[in-house]
Amino acid sequence: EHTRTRRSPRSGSGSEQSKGAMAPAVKVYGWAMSPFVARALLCLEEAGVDYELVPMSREAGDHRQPDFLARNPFGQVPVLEDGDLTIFES
Ligand SMILES: N[C@@H](CCC(=O)N[C@@H](CS)C(=O)NCC(=O)O)C(=O)O
Repeated sequence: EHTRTRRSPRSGSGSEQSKGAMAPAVKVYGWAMSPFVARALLCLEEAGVDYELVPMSREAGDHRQPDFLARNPFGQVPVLEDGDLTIFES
């Protein structure tokens, strides 16, 4: 229920429509209550980037799991993925 996607206002072409069911290339891992995550999302919103928030639970320790530590060895959110590019430190 915390997953949110946004389609860029610049993505209205026919070829984009045919990809309508595809997940956005840009993924942000984290919990939206974090100000670090929020500012990353704010920048993406402002830039009109099509992105997906991949919800994680701090309480459940999702950020301490091996799959997340492979994305950010510091175990902190947000992590942004754009294809093969992985960025942390907001
Ligand atoms: N320097 C990092 C800080 C990120 C950060 O502190 N994230 C918090 C968000 S609440 C976090 O993941 N805390 C979990 C922890 O450190 O265990 C950035 O700018 O992105």
